[in-house]
Amino acid sequence: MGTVEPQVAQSSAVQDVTDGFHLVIDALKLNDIDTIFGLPGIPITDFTRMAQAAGMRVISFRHEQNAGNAAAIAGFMTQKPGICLTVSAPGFLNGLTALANATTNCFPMILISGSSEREIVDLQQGDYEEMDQLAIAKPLAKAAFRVLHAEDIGVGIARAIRAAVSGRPGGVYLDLPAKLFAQTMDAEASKKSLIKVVDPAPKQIPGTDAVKRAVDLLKGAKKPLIVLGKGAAYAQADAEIRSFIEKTGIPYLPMSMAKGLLPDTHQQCASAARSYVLPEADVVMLVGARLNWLLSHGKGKTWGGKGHKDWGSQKFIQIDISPQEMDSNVRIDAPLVGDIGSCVAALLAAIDSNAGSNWKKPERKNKNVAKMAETLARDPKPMNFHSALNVVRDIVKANPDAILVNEGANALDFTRSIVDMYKPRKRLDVGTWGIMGIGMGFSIAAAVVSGEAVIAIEGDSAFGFSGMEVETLCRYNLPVCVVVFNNNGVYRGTDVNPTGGLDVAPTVFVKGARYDKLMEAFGGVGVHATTPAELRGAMEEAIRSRRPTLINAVIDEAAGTESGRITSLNPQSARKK
Ligand code: ADP
Ligand code: TPW
Repeated sequence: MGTVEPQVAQSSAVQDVTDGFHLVIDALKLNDIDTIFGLPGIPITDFTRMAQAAGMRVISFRHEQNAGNAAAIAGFMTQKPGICLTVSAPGFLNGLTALANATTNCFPMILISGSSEREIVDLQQGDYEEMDQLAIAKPLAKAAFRVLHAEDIGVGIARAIRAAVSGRPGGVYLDLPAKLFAQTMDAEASKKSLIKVVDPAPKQIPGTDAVKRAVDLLKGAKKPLIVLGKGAAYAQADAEIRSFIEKTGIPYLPMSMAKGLLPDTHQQCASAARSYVLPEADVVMLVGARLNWLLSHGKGKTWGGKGHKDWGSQKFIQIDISPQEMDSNVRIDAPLVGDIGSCVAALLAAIDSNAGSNWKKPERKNKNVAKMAETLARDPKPMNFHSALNVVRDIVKANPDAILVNEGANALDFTRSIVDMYKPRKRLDVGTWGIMGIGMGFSIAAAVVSGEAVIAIEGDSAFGFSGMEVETLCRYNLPVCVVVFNNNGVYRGTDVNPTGGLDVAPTVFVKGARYDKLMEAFGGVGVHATTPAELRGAMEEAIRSRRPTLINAVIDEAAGTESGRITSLNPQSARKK
């Protein structure tokens, strides 16, 4: 099968006829979608050219998973669905991990994949890149649609947009068979068939009884606590959330991607006293945060329960747009279903000030901060995570508008706890699944969407999942500074093969690898840094120059622990070794 030529080309009736290619572009543009993240090939190569010709930004990647991750995080940052465009079967499958991850994290994105001839796919007659993509996407997406006729493109795009951003946001799959792109349609009629989606994510106002229930609980609380999740960051209700927290004086705990919603240095931020406030609190208000594994399912010792499955004694208020989220792990005493902006505004109108004043100043917080300052000030040779992150912490403080992308195990956990964030939606990371591979996709989208400088703090293993996209960084000349924390392996570089055989241990990489040279290969700036001073100089220069930069930061290969902070999730056999 050759490249599909749009039938409209060179036609004398060019004014009167349009085609599937242009209808998809027009439908996206009509809905203010101006950027596509993708990878060309049959049947979408011409589509990418035409989209660019029509003034859209088309960012081409080296692997669809990275394009998909870019689309997903663009959705998180903008509240508009990020678009990922792929070819059929293998390209679609490569994008699917990102789609599933978007759904899991409640990021709005639309994966648009070209597909083969329906008749041949359905009879399994062996078409080029044959696959029943719609069926495969369904369980991993919030919704999945296929458009067979040009006159349905408007409806198809409208349904995909609404499904992605309304209610709980998520990933949507849109299947566009090759034949659809080539179909022609009368231009006048085609215009009428397009839909500009009105109010794609309608406000959801909470019930007054539900608001009262929550307010009563808060009023009776002695030690209330607020947990901010990435849903709160997504909602862009920054001013209302800050007012509510400051008016009530209630301490708050930001989940990873909610860091910076209020500055981490805020006096009500309880991050440094997490293990104290969770079991001590008597009323906990969750704002766009699920009680999943990241919050120990709301039970167990973390929450003051006796055993690992026992509930603590606190009562929960949960603000979430998804009613089904309530009671998913423990009892929710005051469910507040609605969008976060509306819910927090309703609470703000009904609550008195100083609800949080019964907390004794947690001494532990000050102790923990002092201990950390001491650790950060040390200068061990080689560098460890702390001495390197001390530099990153200063650079982020000096550049609060920069976006921090972060993945790895130790590189993730230490960065999250050491590097303070100052503004909302500036920290993008591995999210609900703890997925490796988001690094370069997120960085590229963050730079493209915001125009701000991006700092990607990457474990050396984590970086490898999307490393080839440094070419993409260079191609689009994006202001991204990638810092690879190179400790020679997954978690650490010290494991040995117990058999004494020639193969290295499964967690070990080539020692002393020079990731900086990868960036140099494409014309970017590569730096080999072995001291905090070298790291600092290179990061400052990267931010100043806005040139794509990769700093190979050499970290002690013995630093770090297995799986970072979640080592206990590794299954341990009772069998004696
Ligand atoms: P974290 O990992 O930071 O704890 P989660 O991803 O577990 O956060 O939770 C995010 C929650 O936010 C989801 O349950 C989702 O339904 C909810 N959410 C997303 N957007 C909104 C919104 N605009 N209003 C209310 N809830 C929202
Ligand atoms: C898609 C499992 C979790 S963390 C990690 C892996 C492979 C890499 C840790 O090493 P790194 O960081 O990046 O060098 P550091 O600082 O500890 O040295 N595949 C996927 N996702 C996950 N989470 C894994 C594997 C994993």
